[in-house]
Amino acid sequence: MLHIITSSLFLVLLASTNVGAADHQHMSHDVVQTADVAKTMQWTNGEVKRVDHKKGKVTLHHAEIVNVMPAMTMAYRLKDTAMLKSLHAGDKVSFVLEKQGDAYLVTHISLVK
Ligand SMILES: [Cu+2]
Repeated sequence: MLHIITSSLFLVLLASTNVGAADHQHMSHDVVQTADVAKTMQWTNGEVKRVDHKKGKVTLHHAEIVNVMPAMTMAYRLKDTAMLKSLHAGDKVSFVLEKQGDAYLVTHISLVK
């Protein structure tokens, strides 16, 4: 049920942001990140834009992640690259990020129906 609610919220957000925006340079991540965000298992809705099997990365267009980053399109490394197999461009997903050094890692990702 929570997913249904957050999905419709996400669609509203999507409609109001520039879906076609190119990958950005992130300026704001380190500035706004807080210590224990990773431990809260904060699920965020997004859409898969690109799956890069060579680099083990998925590019996601996602909603704002409160206290982490604004809505954006960005490539993320996955904790387990086996997760890439079930992802395809256009898939609606929900995912969890974890900060690892300077980068954010996708630790959980699941398809949203
Ligand atoms: Cu970003």
